[in-house]
Amino acid sequence: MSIFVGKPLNWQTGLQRSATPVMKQINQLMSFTNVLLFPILAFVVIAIIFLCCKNVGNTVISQTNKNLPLELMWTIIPIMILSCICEPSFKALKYQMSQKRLPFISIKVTAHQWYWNYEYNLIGNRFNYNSNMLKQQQRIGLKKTNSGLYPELLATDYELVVPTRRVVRILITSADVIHGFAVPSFGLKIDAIPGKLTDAWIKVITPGIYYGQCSEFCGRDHAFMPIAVRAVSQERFSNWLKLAKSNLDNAFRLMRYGS
Ligand SMILES: [Cu+2]
Repeated sequence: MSIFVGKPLNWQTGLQRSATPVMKQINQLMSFTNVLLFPILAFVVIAIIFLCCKNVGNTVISQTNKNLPLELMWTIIPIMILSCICEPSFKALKYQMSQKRLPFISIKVTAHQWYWNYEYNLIGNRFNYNSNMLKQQQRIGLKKTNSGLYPELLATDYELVVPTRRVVRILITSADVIHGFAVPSFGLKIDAIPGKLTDAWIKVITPGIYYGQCSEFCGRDHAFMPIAVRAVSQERFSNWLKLAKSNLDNAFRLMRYGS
């Protein structure tokens, strides 16, 4: 059974594949901006080369200091270009910040030095657990020997589990210093600030495992507090939720892909 894994790839230059509508918009915005940027880059490079060639051996510096049409042109054209970028950019930002639909579930994420705690708060189903980076010696015990699915430094012992195709509200805070909860495939990057609860939302379309990392320097083990999110169908999520409250190990064992 092949599962989608949202992780960085070797020699990757673009963004990670989008798994949520928010990331889809960010990807579109990036493509659109690139379409505008490449002609500008080409124009600037050609202009530099052209002017350099034209002025080879010319020791007289140009004394022209006023050219109204030119000044108007280089003011108005950039304004127009920036306006073109502004519109989709603000649209994406507004979409990212608004939670129009009622969330299916709220999950509280608390950052600690140097691990994450996930709290599920449903009526009769309130429980929380810690998510630490997967250690090499845990791989066999947790059946996470496949390093393609569970990459070193990104995989965790217990993932954050979310249902697919449902709006999940994520409340983010910190118990000690400032951390950053970032999952590139979700287009999600929210600071975890002590004493402050910040909310975000995700709606994962494709089931899979998605990796992220703490994105605010938070101390010695900042590089070793990865974020792993497992997105499963609603049915599997409900089964997991029922079990997880009483027996977390069992819940993860039963839900594991390919088993
Ligand atoms: Cu951190």
